[in-house]
Amino acid sequence: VENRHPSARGLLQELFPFSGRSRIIGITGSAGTGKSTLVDGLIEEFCKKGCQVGIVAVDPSSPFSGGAILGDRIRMMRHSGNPDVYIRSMATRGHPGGLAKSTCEVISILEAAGKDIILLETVGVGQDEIDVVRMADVVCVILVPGFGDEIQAFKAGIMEIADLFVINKADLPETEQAERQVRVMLEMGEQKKALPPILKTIASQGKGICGLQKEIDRLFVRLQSDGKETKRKNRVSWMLRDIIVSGIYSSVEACLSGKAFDELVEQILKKKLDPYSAADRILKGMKG
Ligand SMILES: Nc1nc2c(ncn2[C@@H]2O[C@H](COP(=O)(O)OP(=O)(O)OP(=O)(O)O)[C@@H](O)[C@H]2O)c(=O)[nH]1
Ligand SMILES: [Mg+2]
Repeated sequence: VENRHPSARGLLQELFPFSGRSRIIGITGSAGTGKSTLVDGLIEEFCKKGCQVGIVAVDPSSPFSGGAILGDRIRMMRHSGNPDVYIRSMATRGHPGGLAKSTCEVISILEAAGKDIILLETVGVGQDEIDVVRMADVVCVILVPGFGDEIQAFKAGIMEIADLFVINKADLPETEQAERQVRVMLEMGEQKKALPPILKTIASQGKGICGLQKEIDRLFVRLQSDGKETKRKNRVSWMLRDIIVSGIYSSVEACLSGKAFDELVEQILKKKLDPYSAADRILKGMKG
């Protein structure tokens, strides 16, 4: 599926009836905030309850991504022999705009494979990643003490989609201050819903993970009565939109190079044609 193999589409169509069964939990935050360490702890908590757990770690298309994937692998290594756990790291380089679609597809496969819980780790850096984590039923935003300036850089969007805030690395100084900052920020914002809970964890020591898991469970109980359908509907519309955009993108891509395209470029260079008419010609050809 990730390699866009021609057989993938048929398989996904067959799998579709089995999707929509899992609880999808988004874990997002800046690089190095301890997301993978937290996910590792959550895997353990959910396994203790007898759940089948799938993990999708989406890696941003940064030139440094190799390291992060390796980090995710190492952090969760101890679970790799557990048949109830499946971990997939996805590099996103080279798939412009298709990130939401690929992630959705990988999630569908894990749902069909019977995973009760799917943990979706993303680095909350850009719009693409925000779109991805939007697919989760419950979104946890991970912050660390001393994030002060960073909060400005943090996309407003990601704050809005948070159902739960975690201040990880609570062993570091300024933890209380960080908690206050988040609270102030939330109270200042326009709130349509209840203020999301703020939890503190020390993921590297396994502290607060059990409480986090319980809070996530509570959010799911609330979601059952309020908002689950909206979340599912959003997910389906994102997916449909992304399938269409990817389709358009691949058909457009073919027209953006090749002999006919080069000839048009030559004509524009020679001022025999203006770029707008040239574009019209290509677009007309595509519609046909
Ligand atoms: N002091 C302290 N360090 C922690 C804590 N949790 C994680 N770390 C450390 O923070 C570093 C980054 O942890 P990761 O779990 O890889 O963070 P991440 O957010 O998944 O990183 P990326 O996937 O690269 O964005 C590691 O060296 C962890 O050991 C914590 O509670 N306290
Ligand atoms: Mg990680």
